[in-house]
Amino acid sequence: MTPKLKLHWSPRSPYVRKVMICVHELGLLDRLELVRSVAAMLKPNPAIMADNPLSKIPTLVREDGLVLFDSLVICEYLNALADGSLFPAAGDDKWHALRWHAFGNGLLDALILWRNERERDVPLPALMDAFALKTQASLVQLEREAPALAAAPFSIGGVTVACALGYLDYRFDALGWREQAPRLAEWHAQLSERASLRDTEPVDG
Ligand SMILES: N[C@@H](CCC(=O)N[C@@H](CS)C(=O)NCC(=O)O)C(=O)O
Repeated sequence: MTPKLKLHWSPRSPYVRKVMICVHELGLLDRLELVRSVAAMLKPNPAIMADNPLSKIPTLVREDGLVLFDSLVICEYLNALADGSLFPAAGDDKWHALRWHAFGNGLLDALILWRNERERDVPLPALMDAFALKTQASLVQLEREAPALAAAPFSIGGVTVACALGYLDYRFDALGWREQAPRLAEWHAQLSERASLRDTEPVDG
């Protein structure tokens, strides 16, 4: 039996979702062993730390023991393994894809910190306002870019923006982002018809 790639995994993490969308798109699901791992900023997990001292998910352990993180590195590795096309090799497609990746991941970073702050007994108002402002501004900008997103080839860029929007649905439902960004919502709805996105929607568990 071929040894498997071990992935520290959770059905809630948007960064893990990004990796899992790539796994589905690249047809690599049977190469993976998914290990349910709880990663919380305030509670480093020794089981993850045995592989990744940063105690973050996703973390991928290759058959030969090499440990890969973070999510972008894992996605690029998997894309190379399957000779996929999720990372455009050159030209403007490449820069758009990497920029949208950075945009989506940066938005996710802000949303995760926002949620952590929201959960505190006494959230810092200035921090809450700053996260809200960045999120609103990101939605305005992504709404402007919706036609370009729709015209671009399917790539890690669109996948990551979609994961950030999916996380808004999951943890920030009350924000009602679709009303603020209708063209972006249409793009997201179309992309979400792909099996890779449908099968990886965040769930508690
Ligand atoms: N930049 C990392 C972010 C990963 C990340 O922050 N994952 C969260 C789970 S959604 C985590 O592991 N949090 C635990 C911690 O920060 O200690 C990536 O893209 O993989």
